[in-house]
Amino acid sequence: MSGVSRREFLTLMGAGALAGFVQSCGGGSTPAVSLSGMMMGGGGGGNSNPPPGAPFSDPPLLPLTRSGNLVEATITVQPAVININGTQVNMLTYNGSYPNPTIRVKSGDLLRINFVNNIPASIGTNILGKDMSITNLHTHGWHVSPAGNADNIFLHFNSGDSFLFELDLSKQWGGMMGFYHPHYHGTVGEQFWRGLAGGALIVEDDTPGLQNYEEHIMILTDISVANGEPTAWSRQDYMRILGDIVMVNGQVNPVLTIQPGQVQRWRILNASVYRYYRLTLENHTMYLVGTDNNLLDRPVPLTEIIMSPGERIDILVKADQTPGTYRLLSQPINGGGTVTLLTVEYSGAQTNDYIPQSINSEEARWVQSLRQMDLSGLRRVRMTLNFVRGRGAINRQVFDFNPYILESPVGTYEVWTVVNQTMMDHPWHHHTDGAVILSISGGNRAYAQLYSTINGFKDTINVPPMGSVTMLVPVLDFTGDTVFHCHILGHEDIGMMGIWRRV
Ligand SMILES: [Cu+2]
Repeated sequence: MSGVSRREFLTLMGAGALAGFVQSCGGGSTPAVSLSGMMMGGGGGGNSNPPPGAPFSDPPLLPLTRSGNLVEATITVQPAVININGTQVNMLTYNGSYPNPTIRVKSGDLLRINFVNNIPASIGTNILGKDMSITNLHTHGWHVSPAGNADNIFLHFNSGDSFLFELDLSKQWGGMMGFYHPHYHGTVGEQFWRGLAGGALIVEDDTPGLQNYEEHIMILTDISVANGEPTAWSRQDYMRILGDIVMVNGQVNPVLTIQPGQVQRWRILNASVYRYYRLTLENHTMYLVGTDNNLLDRPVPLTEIIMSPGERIDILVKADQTPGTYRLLSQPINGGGTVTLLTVEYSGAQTNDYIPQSINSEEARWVQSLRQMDLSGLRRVRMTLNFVRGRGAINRQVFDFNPYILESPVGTYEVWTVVNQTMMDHPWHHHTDGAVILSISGGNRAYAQLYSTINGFKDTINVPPMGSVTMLVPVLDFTGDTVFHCHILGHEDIGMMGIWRRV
């Protein structure tokens, strides 16, 4: 977990460059809102409304060997040549696949992952001086131990190393989608950008009700390519980076067919480094049935859903309009213009699926009870998100130099308020547990209203510019050190991360 030393960093950046780092990319005193509308395309490129592409396909499933509750798999981090919008690109992948493969398991499973790092050492260092061939593995969203050989992001593996991870899912409930991705500090954003953006971690539903719908996974990423490679990062890219090419499962505007009258279940992940999405489906209502961490008690009809990096949604969509084609769009937000993500095409025989009135979700009932909890006796924690001399910080402490450490006794609940003292949005993410969002001040009102009222846990929540989020965090089990950080991964790489010590 060693970061760039202060001396190394000063050498790399130059003292004069530090002051310019933030100011030049809108993170300091420049209002982030001025970015909106500046770029009409995907963000520097021209694929804002590409023609319908190839048929939609889900990410591949990772092959698993199952023996009772013991599930074994191999994940190899390796380079591969991937076709991105018609261009052959040298990417980093899990098992040669982009999009990254889906791991589908059940509550109560013991998942053993034989993890192999085959990133060649020749890949070299990035401008932070970090070795890009070093990587590790984080199981974002899973309620598993952060210690030992489980979801331990302080481990790291050199080129050629292998390791056996063991993830005990006996405390992880079903019906949620997490995602796995690298978490070696200083390289995370660029490893995402180069192709390790994340594979879905599906824990199958415990209860019937949503299982019978045709289901699709949609991983949203963006990238810019030059000379057959993902573009190398400049200093500014750590602050803000929008790819020219926006993709769903590695495809540009794929065509997904739906039968007239059919209901489909879509599980969507924002695996982009910086890009926000403001999703609308032309002429259709989207019914939210699940958040980052659990299924809700009932579907929530929405015409628009904002997703910051790291967030997931579980939605139902019913083909109840005149047969035709309809676009899943991202509307302008945080510097990204209108982008066509996917085309839905009505096709096949008429059917008549229905949106359920309610969902039998034990976890939603738990969230509901937590919303009624007396909070007066609970410990209150205030944390601020800052930029300090061009580096990211929590409580003005830069992770690399003197990380902010929050010590939380296990067996309690805490109320955290995260205050954003910058002019940019920052998606807050903490490991190991989800949180009940109590209130959000600032930013988009519909987003604040939605997540501060529904019965869904969140492990990633957007903290608006100069705004704040207050959340109830259960810290009921699992000791060990883990982290919280901004999920704009460039911000995390330059220090917007702290240590969460569960004792
Ligand atoms: Cu951030």
